Amino acid sequence: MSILTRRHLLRRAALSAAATPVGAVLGTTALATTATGLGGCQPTDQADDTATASDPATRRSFPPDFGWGAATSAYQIEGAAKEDGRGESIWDTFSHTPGRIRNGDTGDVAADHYQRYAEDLDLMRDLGLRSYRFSISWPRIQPDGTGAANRRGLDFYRRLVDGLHERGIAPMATLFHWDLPQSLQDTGGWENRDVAQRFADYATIVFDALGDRVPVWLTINEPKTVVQNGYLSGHHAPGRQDPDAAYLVAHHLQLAHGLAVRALRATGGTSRIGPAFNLHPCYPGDDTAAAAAAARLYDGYENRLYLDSALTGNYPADVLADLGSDSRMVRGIRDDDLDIISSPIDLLAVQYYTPIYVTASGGTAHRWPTSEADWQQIYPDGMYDTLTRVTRDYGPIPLTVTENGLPTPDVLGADGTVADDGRVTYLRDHLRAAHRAIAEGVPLESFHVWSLLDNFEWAEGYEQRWGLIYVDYPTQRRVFKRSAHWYRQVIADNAV
Ligand code: GCO
Repeated sequence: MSILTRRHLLRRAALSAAATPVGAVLGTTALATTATGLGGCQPTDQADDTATASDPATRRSFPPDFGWGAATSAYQIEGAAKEDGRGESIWDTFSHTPGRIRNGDTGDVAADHYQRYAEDLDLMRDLGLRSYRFSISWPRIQPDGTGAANRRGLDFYRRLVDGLHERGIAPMATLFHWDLPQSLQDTGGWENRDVAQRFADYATIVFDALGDRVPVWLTINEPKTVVQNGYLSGHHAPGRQDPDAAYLVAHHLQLAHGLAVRALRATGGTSRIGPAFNLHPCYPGDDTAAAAAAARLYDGYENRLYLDSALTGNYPADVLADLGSDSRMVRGIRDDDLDIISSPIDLLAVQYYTPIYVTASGGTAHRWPTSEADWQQIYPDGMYDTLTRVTRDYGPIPLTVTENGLPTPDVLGADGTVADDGRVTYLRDHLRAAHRAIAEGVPLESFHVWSLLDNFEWAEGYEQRWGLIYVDYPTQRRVFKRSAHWYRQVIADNAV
């Protein structure tokens, strides 16, 4: 388990101390190929910063009916932590633990979406959204994680889904975006295999209540982030630093995904379902064989662990070998588990934020400028590489991008505007990269910006602003940022 001691601290961790300046690592060598089967890294799109969707010379049209969307998650926006019988989640516990969240922030109020959802639905309509991805809070539905449904919690999501349909916006609901009921954590959380079955029970309640009104379900949001941040670095709930537990958790999250897929099929409904994986292209940090080998294994932990098990019914042999036969994960895999995990899915949700450059020693390096999130290197071609890689390696399964975005230092100006030009450039370049993948045959059907609104960015609290729409937290006033105006035009043009 050598790799476990030094890796997996990338996502949202303080990388600055560990990161090696890229120039020092990469020199001038272009990374023409990778050991991960990702294909070549194309030169970054040198797009003209002034171009808009309406410039016919540079405009790229998307397929008709492309699902232009935006995404949020329950704990990050809803607030109303004690409303209508909601139980506690591990994020309530974690955010109320001193020292865990920047500035001592919590999700108690967040963007107050639970109370203001009707106003937010109108903003989505004004934006022209065709798809809205949100998550359902498990502790609103089952306050203790088991047993009968809390009707008032379900009613909130019924109202939300109805409001989306009334405005012509397709709902896309994530069943689990990290807010595990605290009562289930008290029984061992995702280390306890039984929690996967509890998740399927919860999913069944939600499917029965909302059924075909939600045409697309996503099971587990970013299992990798739960593993890496919740159980390796410990800077997310439940705040553990236990590599051996981490990969048992990975297995149980994958199992929970498969059980939920089967639960949906058992309802006989017509909705589609799939997992939501954050995929990071892993490139060798130099042209040595050692860096190529290190990048290949890194890719196993970042991507193939989740993709292979869900799409091919196998865990990658190199990762299992690296974990070792005495690891809790390997010992925890039972007959039939991989059949459950690879239950046929209808689509795959991809979240792309950053590439990873892996050095010969298995560390990571930065090659591109970062956003305010120091783990995020801005590299639009990583979007292209990720989408084309999935299609090449796993076949033509329909894809949706369910998250892509960045935090920018947004300020509400005296004139009432928010000039987030960096977000416009970022989204335009990433959409162009996605467009290039579509043009080469990748079956990408929709794209969701992270995020609709500024919100609670986990361990970063409210300091980072990721939204298209600015939230003035003291008043809860919403203001379209420049990027929201730009995105509305992109949607209207169906082109970028
Ligand atoms: C995730 C989550 C979001 C984050 C976003 C920005 O991908 O981690 O789905 O909840 O807020 O990614 O970090």
